[in-house]
Order: sequence, then C-alpha cells, then structure tokens
Amino acid sequence: MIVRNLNRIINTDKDVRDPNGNWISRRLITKKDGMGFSVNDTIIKAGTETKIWYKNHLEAVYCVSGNGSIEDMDTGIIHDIEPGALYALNDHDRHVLRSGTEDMHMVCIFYPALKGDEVHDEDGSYPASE
Ligand code: 9YT
Repeated sequence: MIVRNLNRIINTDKDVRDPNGNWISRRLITKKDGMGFSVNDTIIKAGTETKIWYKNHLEAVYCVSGNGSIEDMDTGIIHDIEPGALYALNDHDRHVLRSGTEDMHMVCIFYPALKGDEVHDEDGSYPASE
C-alpha cells in the first residue's frame, strides 16, 4: 500500500512548476509506483490561459475548487469548469484551459503514468513514457 500526503511533496522534485507560471503540479503517484497511471494535485493560477495537447497520454481532471473553462480546439465548444466538474481527454483532445478569478484546484490522472518531472513542450504535451 502507498500512502502519501501533499505536505511531504511540496518543495521536493515532485513539486513541478510550469515555466510560464500558469500552474503548479504536485506529483503524488508517478511511474515508479508501478500503478500504470499517475495522480497530480494541480493548481491552475487565476487568470491564465494554457494551450494543451497531450499527444502521448490520456488525462482525466476533476475540479475541487475555483472556476474556469475548457475549450475543445477542434470544435470550438467551451465548457464551464466549476467544483465537481470532471473532464476526460479520451481522444488526446487539443484544448485551451482558462482559469477565472480564482485559482483552480484540480486532481489530474494521467495514463500512462508520468515520471514526475515533466513540463509541457511547445505543443503542450508531455513526452511519451519510456
Ligand atoms: C489541468 C491540466 O492539464 N493542467 C496542466 C498541468 C497538468 N495537468 C499536470 O501535470 O498536473
């Protein structure tokens, strides 16, 4: 059994900051844990816009607090995100994540698992897991 607490991840190498300052992602479960998926506790900073395209991963995202929206870049459809909302990028969907007036607190599940140190490349992707 694995038991973790966010408090023990903050300020370690699993506490990853977006180079553009849009998000902070604390990697609670990573590839090394052998689960096949990973779990992040993620803060999206208020008033930010991030273009994302996870070519190499599927991701499910659950909003715990805050407000914002997600735009599907293929259809132009925009969905409001509020506490209790979950979106699943089941088709490697290109999207824009926009936060509103408050930071958004999200729980992000990635398949396959992240190693734990990834930041977005120029397309908004993480590299494929080895
Ligand atoms: C919700 C989202 O995709 N935010 C970008 C950060 C990423 N999900 C992460 O690694 O936690």
